[in-house]
Amino acid sequence: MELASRQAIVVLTGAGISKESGLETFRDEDGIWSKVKLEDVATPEAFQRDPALVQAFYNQRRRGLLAADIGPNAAHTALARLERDWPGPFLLVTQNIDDLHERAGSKKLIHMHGELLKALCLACGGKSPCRSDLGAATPCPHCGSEGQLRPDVVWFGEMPYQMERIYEALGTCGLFVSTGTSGTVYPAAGFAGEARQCGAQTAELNLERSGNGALFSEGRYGPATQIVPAFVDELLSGAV
Ligand code: BV8
Repeated sequence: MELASRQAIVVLTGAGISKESGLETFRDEDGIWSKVKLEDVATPEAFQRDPALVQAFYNQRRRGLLAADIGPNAAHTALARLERDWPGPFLLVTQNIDDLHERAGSKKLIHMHGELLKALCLACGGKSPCRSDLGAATPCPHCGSEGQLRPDVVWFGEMPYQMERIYEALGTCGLFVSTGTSGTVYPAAGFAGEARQCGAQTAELNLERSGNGALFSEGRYGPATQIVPAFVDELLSGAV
């Protein structure tokens, strides 16, 4: 895979890149959706129907993310190094709501499905940092309304964030890399096809070939902490 160093790179990540950091994926055998139904905790209707259940689901994941033994792994660090050292334009788009890319040093980053460590106020629309449990009495730091805060995450049926900026990057990149995602959830699952249509090369770096593996011109399979740093080394050494 030849890539001129002035060309743009777009990387998409999913839950698989955080697995070796100790965070659960969604659709692996022991994944989150094997323990709870997404219809009960990850849709606006679920929040309407049973806000306490939804808040408890995200409170538990937030506490897990903030546990002392959770941190970025070699794959997160390698992507931060690629952003720093790649001479051309770079953008990292993550479906993940954890902050492990930030902790690894990534800055040119879009959380298209939102962030677990942010809250969104239903009363004033204000966003605020959130590192503790949200509940029926939690006041909004902007408007003071109580019990109006929800996790600032994109649920099923809601529009992901910064889609225009993402499509613009997909339309002008020379290389699109997808890593740690099963390619099940749209519109993210359609990004490889978008990039390919605009002439980009495409690479999938995953534990196993995903459902839309056929969309990629290159596939590297294994644990992210091994295959992502190796791929970044190849890109930076110009060997790709
Ligand atoms: C929307 C946030 C429209 C909260 C999540 C066609 C077009 C458009 C929409 C749709 C469509 N068809 C269906 C839809 C609707 C829906 C959808 O895609 N449904 C699916 C189930 C079919 N999409 C939506 O609703 C989206 N919104 O389209 O809005 C719209 C238009 C106008 C106006 C309004 C709205 C919103 C989707 C976002 C939903 N929110 N999460 C939260 O996290 O709780 S989705 C959830 O799935 C997570 O964000 C997660 O990141 C995402 C994708 O999962 P993955 O990250 O891929 O994780 P998964 O477990 O599946 O896979 C892990 C992979 O890692 C595996 O391949 C595994 O092999 C690999 N792996 C494991 N270990 C390792 C590893 N790889 C490397 N190393 C390892 N060690």
